Amino acid sequence: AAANPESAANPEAAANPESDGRPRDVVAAAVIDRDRVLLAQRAHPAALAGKWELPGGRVEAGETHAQALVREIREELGAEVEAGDGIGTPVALPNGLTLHAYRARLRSGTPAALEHLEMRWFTAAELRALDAEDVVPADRGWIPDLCRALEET
Ligand code: 523
Repeated sequence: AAANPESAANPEAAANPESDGRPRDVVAAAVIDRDRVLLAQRAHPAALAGKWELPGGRVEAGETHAQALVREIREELGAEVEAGDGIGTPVALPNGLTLHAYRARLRSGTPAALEHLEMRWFTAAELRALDAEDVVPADRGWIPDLCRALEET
């Protein structure tokens, strides 16, 4: 399904294939635990290194967004999550990919920065205090959505 700019992403959406067969969808997890959300600092590429993001990565052929999210969090943070509803609006990336964010809940394991420079739990107040420059550009617009999600829990 194509990204609908008016609504949150659908966790059961099938991958949206590129001409080479590789999905062009990227999923990102808003792992929320009580009043905090997990952000991770990218290690690469250089332009994004040191900036905070919702962890995630590209959907592989044959995966749903929810499956890709669970796999990416297992690979990147060593924890098991359950994917929830979409959050925020999908973002068109400059490279032709589309980035979709989903809520996620921890099921087991303790997240650790296995592929990121650092990970940290942020409250809404801490998210608002972040300098936009320190957030990956595509993720910046989600800060108000994340704050709302944290404050409604
Ligand atoms: N983003 C992004 N924000 C964000 C994620 C998870 C990804 O802007 N929260 C962008 C960065 C890249 C693209 O999405 O342009 C792919 O993300 P990446 O590199 O984390 O995913 P991988 O490792 O699955 O990608 P490949 O190396 O291409 O397989």
